[in-house]
Parts: sequence; structure tokens; C-alpha cells
Amino acid sequence: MSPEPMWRTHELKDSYDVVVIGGGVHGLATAYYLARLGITDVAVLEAKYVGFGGSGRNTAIVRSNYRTPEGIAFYDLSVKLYEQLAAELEFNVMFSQHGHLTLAHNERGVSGLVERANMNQWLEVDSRVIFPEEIQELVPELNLFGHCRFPILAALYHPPGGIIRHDAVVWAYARGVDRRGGQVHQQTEVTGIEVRGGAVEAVVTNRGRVKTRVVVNATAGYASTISRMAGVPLPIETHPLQACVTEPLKPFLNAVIVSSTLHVYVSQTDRGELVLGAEMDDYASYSLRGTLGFLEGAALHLLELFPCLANVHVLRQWAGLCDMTPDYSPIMGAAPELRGLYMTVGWGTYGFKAGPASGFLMAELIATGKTPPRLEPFALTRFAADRLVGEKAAASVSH
Ligand code: PYC
Repeated sequence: MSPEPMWRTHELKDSYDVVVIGGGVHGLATAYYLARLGITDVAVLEAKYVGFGGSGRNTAIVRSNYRTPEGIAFYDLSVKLYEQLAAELEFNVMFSQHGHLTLAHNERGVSGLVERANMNQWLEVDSRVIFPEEIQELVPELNLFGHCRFPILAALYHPPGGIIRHDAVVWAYARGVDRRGGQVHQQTEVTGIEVRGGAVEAVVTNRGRVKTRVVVNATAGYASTISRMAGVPLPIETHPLQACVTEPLKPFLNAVIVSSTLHVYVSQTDRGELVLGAEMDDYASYSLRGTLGFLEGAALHLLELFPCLANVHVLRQWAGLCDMTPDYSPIMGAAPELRGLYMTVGWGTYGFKAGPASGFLMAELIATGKTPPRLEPFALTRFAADRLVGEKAAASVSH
């Protein structure tokens, strides 16, 4: 007997109240929370398969230890929604909140962590600066006191941070959309957006034309391409971000470790594999190929932190696409001067951890027509108004 499908397949109708472009965590969460608010005539259109893009290619880190008040408040909501997600969607999303450590190796780095800790604490996010003795208690395998080129001076310790099973999150949201009456359409590529009289009228797909008054651009990698179809240019440059995974090891690493100087981060999954990544590729590209240069750099930097891992084998590597905005913060909200176009884009290297909060708030915006206060700072108009939300310092991996 074949198992029940997680979500059903449907003929594409010729009209929907809302069309969401992008079947990753942002698009699916938006459709799910719309349905929870009673808006169920919604189609999520995914060019490939659910989770093909950034949602299936990230390193599954969840945290809210950002730098700006706007960023901290927003990602804090996402952590809280992630904490309830397994119960909400009746699906084990394997959220391990085992803590997140950002290491500093020089005095400038330490003062950056102090600034973040102060802002986090002011907004009641659990994070504080700790020093080598305490770091060693948390992660005994870290090279804290032996010979190293970049000694570890301090860390920003963020206990609620951790990792989650990213596939489970998108599957659970897709099933949630289906159960509440929305439709998930895979292999459905948007090739055009029709606009008339200053409003969205329809989307054109490889499966036909779909009339709608509301389009949500929830894509990554192709956000600016989709937005240009509606005549709305975005200040985004797309860069690949690579990652790799090792063979499984006995559990030893009970925290996410990030080094902003070495540009490397690592966590251990429930299966024992180490997942690691480095900084973004420094040229703009849509390439999804892994490179030897990335592997060499990531391994070198990982061994600075954990010399004990010298003989561990890498099993596979991959790349995802990051849509970088000028201030490293996303663009969320309604498009200015075009009725019916909404966007949750420009997520850079922060997208996966933000999915529940962006979906929740975007759904509220679409359902009520009012921008929730937590979304306001992320409007597209902030660039022209010079009200940037500078989150580069919280990136650690994307300089
Ligand atoms: O923001 O935690 C993060 C992150 C890790 C890798 C990419 N982004």
C-alpha cells in the first residue's frame, strides 16, 4: 500500500484570490497563515519541487541574535513560531535548541559581540558574551588554549539558537497548506506577470494563465527576475553560498559554532554529520556548482577551530543562491505604486530562519491591508528614504 501523499496534486485553475510564487519556506508559510486567517483560494506555484531552492540548501540554523532592534524583534518572532511549529503542524521538525556561539578573535570582534549582546538583552533575547573558560565548558573540543593563529577571545552565546530539519519544515508547511484548503503546484514556472491600470491582473505560467489580484513574490535567487516581470526593479545582487556535510561522527558538538573572522560555521546534525559552510562566493552568479576552493577554505578554517577533525571525510557539497540587498536585510511588504504585488525577498543568508515570521506577517498584511509594525522597517521604500536596517555585522559568513 503506498503511503498517503503529504499534499494533493490539482489541475491549475484559471483564477485564484492569491497566487504565491515560490514553494520554499516563505511561500508555503505565507499560504499556510493566509489559510489560517480564512483565505484559502490560494495557489503556491513552484518552478521545480517544494524546497528545491534556498529552503533545501541552507544549513538549517535558527537564531535571533541580530544587531538592529528591527532585526532582533523580527527574528525573535520567528524563533518563537519555530518553537511551536511541530505542535502547530503535527509534524516532527526536529528543532534542537542547543545554543549558538559566535566567536571573536580580535578586539574589534569582541566589541561587535558586546554591542549585539546589549541590544539583544534590551529586547529580551537571551544572549551574552562569554569568555574562554566558559566556552570550553560548552564545547570542550574547540582549540581554545593550544597553538592557533586566531586565538578565541570571546563568544556571543545565544542559548535559544540551534538547528532544525529544513526538509521537514517545508513538507510540514506544504501539508498544512493542503489540509487547510490551499493548493501547492510543483513544476509550475511563472513566465510573466500581467499588469493593467497600476494593478496586478494575472500571472502567466508554463501551465497556462491564472487571473489574480494578489501576487506574492516569495522567491530566492530569482526574486529580481520575477519582480521585473511586474515592472518593479529590486536592489538585489545574487551570490552563491556553498556548504558541505561530513560522514557521521559520534555526537560531540552540542552548539552551532560560527567564526566571523575565519568565516566558517559548523553544527552537528542528529545523525552525527557535521554541516559546515563558509562565506559567500565573492562574485555575483546563479551557479549551483560546488568548488574545490570552497572545500579547501572551509576545511582549513574548520581545522583552526577543531584540529581533532583532521581525518574526517566530506561526503557531499552543494550551493544555494543568496539575494543580497545593500543593507543585508530583507525586503518585505507591498510594492509601492503597483496594487496587488507583495514581496518577501532579498533574504541573503538569513532566509530559512525567517520563514515562519515572514509568512505570518505577510499573511496578516494581505488579509488586513495594514502593514504589521514588525514589517514596516523592511519596506522597499527604505532604500530611497535612506532608512537602512544594517545587518551585515550579524552575518559573520557573508562579507
Ligand atoms: O545567518 O546564521 C546565519 C547563517 C549561517 C549560514 C548562513 N547564514
